[in-house]
Amino acid sequence: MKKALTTLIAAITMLAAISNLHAADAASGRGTINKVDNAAGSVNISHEAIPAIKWPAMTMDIKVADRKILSGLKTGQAVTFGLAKDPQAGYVISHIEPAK
Ligand SMILES: [Cu+2]
Repeated sequence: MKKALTTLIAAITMLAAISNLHAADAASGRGTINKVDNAAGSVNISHEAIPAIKWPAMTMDIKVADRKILSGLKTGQAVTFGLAKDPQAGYVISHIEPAK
């Protein structure tokens, strides 16, 4: 019984670790939010270089995978974000968090 519980806890811990990896992300970046556009479903962001996809540092609009991602974001906020490749929209933000 105790062994089964230990195994279950180990499995849950592993799943949590896997979901934190955001395995579907093509790249991750750091930047500052200039504008949140709820209507367009995008953010204007000044981001650092993202070598994984050969992007230099720049200021640009990036669409989000889901508008829910935009809630709570503020102008001037420093953030880290993940990028996923969308067949139509190119790279889209899959998740975004306040920079630590
Ligand atoms: Cu860019």
